[in-house]
Amino acid sequence: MALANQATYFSEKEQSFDSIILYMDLDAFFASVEIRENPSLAGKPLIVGGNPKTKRGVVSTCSYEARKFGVHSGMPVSQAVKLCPHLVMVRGTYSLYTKVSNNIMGILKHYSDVMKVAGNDEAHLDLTDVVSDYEEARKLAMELKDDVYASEKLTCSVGIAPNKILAKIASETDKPDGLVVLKPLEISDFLAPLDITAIPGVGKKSKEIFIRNGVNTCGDLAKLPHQLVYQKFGKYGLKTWKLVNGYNTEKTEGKFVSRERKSISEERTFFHSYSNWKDIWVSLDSSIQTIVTKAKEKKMNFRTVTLKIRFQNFDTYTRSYSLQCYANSEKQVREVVSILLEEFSDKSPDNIRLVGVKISNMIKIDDNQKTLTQFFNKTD
Ligand code: TTP
Ligand code: MG
Repeated sequence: MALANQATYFSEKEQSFDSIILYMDLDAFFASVEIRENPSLAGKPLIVGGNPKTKRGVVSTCSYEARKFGVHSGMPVSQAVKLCPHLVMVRGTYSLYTKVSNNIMGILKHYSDVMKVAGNDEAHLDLTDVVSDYEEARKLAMELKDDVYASEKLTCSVGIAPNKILAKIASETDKPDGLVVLKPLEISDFLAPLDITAIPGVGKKSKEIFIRNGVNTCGDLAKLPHQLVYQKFGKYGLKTWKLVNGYNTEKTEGKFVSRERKSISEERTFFHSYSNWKDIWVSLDSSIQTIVTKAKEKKMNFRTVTLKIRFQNFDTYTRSYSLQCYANSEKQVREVVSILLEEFSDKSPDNIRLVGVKISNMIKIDDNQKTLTQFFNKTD
């Protein structure tokens, strides 16, 4: 349906874009840092995460060479090795990643006062008051990319668009080392050929529902009458429809501000050194129950689960896994913790001094609101 015919259904604000947003995401972050530190790894299919000796645990990330074999973040290491037998594994240098991340966020701050750190290797910058048009934004992005490379010898991919979600989508279409500028009038044509999963929040389950209804690409969804979209996919389906038709689905008034990232965590120390895996799990289970209950009380869903483990010699490890969709159950956390814990299965539980669990990357769900994912889960 032509955009003009829909216009009466949506407010002026939804059709107007008055911001220029830049999104930056580092390429294969942990793997790129490892390659920088040890150039002999360059060009090899590399994974970071898990235990190289036991081939257990979960892939934190992998080089683009490993991705060609189908390996990806969150995959069990055992499966990754099956897909790519000559895979090179490194455990990861997590303190270094934090240092690099802080340094890069410090560089980005120089480009705009209005910045939102979205993860360890990603951030949004509001350039609305910094540049006068998209061409100037492109030049600024090229400078930013050069700056990041000069400082940390790492490449990043950048998207520039009239809102945060579109800037992120744009950046993901030209990885690694990309720069994509998406202007307001180009949005629907740009999105049309992209797979529907290019929209953040549309994961495997939602995709299945879309495919069952004949929607493979963003363009397929855009063409459907909006009433049918609402009927079949609910409120968030309609929001996605607006996005792929070039409407502004984000609030435009005011500039976004750096928000403190919300998380809920609990950790417990063992003051004796005779614990076994059963004790460890009793402690983890109890922490999981506490944090998920708190999240439910706050009406928050989450995407990232982090396991923290400290040994008697004070060696401390944190391992994170981001789910494809927002979650809200103890079961989901337990499953992730269980796979993250596998990395340490060759260690003696006697030596564990502390275990903790954190959930982060949270969004508020109000009573009347369902995420697209929840909607699909219910209809499945
Ligand atoms: P991403 O930006 O999602 O991935 P990436 O930078 O490795 O690759 P891409 O080029 O596609 O952006 O995540 C940033 C880092 O966060 C990643 O290098 C490792 C870590 N991470 C985890 O530890 N667990 C996870 O589940 C994911 C998705 C990422
Ligand atoms: Mg990245």
